[in-house]
Amino acid sequence: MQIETITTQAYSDQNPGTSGLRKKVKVFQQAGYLENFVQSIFSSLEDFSGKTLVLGGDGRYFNRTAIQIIIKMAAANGFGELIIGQSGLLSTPAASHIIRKYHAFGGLVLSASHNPGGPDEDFGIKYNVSNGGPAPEKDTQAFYQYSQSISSYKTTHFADVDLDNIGIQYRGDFKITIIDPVTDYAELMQSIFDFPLLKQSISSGYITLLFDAMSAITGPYAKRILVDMLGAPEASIINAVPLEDFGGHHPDPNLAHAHELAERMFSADAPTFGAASDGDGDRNMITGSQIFVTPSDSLAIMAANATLIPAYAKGLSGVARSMPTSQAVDRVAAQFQLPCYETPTGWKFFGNLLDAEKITLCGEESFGTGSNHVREKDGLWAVLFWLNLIAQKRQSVADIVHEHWQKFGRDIYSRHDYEAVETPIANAMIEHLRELIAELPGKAFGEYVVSYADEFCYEDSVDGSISKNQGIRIGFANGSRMVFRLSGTGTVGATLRIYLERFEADASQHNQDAQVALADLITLAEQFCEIKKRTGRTEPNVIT
Ligand code: G16
Repeated sequence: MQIETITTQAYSDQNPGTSGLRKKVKVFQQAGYLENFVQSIFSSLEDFSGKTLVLGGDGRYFNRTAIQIIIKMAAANGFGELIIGQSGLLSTPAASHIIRKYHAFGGLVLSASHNPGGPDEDFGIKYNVSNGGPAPEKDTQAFYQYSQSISSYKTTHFADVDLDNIGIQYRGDFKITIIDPVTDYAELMQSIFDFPLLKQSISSGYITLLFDAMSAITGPYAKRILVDMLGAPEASIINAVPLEDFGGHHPDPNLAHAHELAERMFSADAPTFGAASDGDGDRNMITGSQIFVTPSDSLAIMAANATLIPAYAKGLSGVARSMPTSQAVDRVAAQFQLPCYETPTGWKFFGNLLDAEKITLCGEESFGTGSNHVREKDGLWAVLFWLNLIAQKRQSVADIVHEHWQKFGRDIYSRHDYEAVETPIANAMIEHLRELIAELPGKAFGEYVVSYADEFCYEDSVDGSISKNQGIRIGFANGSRMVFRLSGTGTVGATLRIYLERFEADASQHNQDAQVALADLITLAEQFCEIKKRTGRTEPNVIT
């Protein structure tokens, strides 16, 4: 194989965010842009000669082009084999599983997750390490450092690989294996959940379900598992065909973007259970007839009921949540005397805890939940977990949630997002909050007395690494809390996220609307960050 070294110019903006490098497609289409980042990854890694790399994406626009480029670069850089999902497709959790199952060196996942797709929209790329999880910060920083002084990349010439037919192809000694993207993942799900019980509950009509694949990657996975294996009617899956532009929608599983599902779940003839996943299949939204389950509550409910699921029947070793996620799971951990960890936003921070078997379940407010079965959050896994719970407990989603609140109290929770704020203004807002930290403790704002204010800094209990500046936290004497941070996944300007929570022990107050129950905290949060004064915005773009 003839290796070519191509001269290139460094780009200054290749610093990965919360989850890999995400930019507009047009940015990735600039000469050498994708190549530079891929070479920066390869050049920062060691000892992969002759080893296997997993490659696939969520099928968004530019996926196939990027895959052909990466195949040639992987060959030129010395990998021995590529395992690629048919048609270039792999959901993020499936990619994580395949890396682990086939003992690959690592994997490249091509996705911008829940961000929209198409020629004028977003693309992304993320490197996952041999445990199947996102590369830790020390690696992503090394990729960025390399990209800042890159002057050439390696590639080679050969005919484009046929991505659509399953089987093995060679280019010289370089082996390319095209696999079915669903089979390994479906087998893994079968090993975790009680499929005979699920099949019986679905075929008897006890569970009726609706899954919105949002024209993204989970369509084929949901079809195989929910329809072919568990017997749900085909019509149970909507937007089932993955499209390069997700049909022009945001493949973001929340009530605003999964509106077709939301309408059905709050209609008179709603199914028992409804769920949606995102562009790359790692997020989930859980609903039941007439009820939406917040991701924070979903994590807590899973933790409280985990022993009902075959794979977790022996109990959990511990649980973890990202810092802005509500403290609902902490209450479950306290009652079951389980270790509970608080990590920065980003799934990569759960990897060490999972590998060290300190935790079994983990989750985030951003519609992500997962377990030790892979090293990514997993949308369909969460769907199957809830279906298994409903089948086992013989209760509706609403009953499961209300019973949980009665036992543990309710952490009333909401997140307000202000998108596309000018970056200097957003940075100034965070700086202003930093300055407030010192003066807030002890001050009273109506019934809210500030008990602490700080900027979250995380020390990894496994490798001792330290991650600073992970969000401003303000906690109140009554247990309420607000958190401010800037998103690390947006592609336009900055997104300010304000996370709000208030604990309610009184069961007679549990059915309140979250926005109403949090109204005072919302006003206070807006006052603290001066959002109206600094941006002129009077309300958030998205409320979840
Ligand atoms: C990614 C990360 C998550 C994170 C989320 C939001 O999810 O994997 O850990 O919670 O982004 O991050 P931010 O608040 O920085 O935008 P995904 O589904 O986009 O890959």
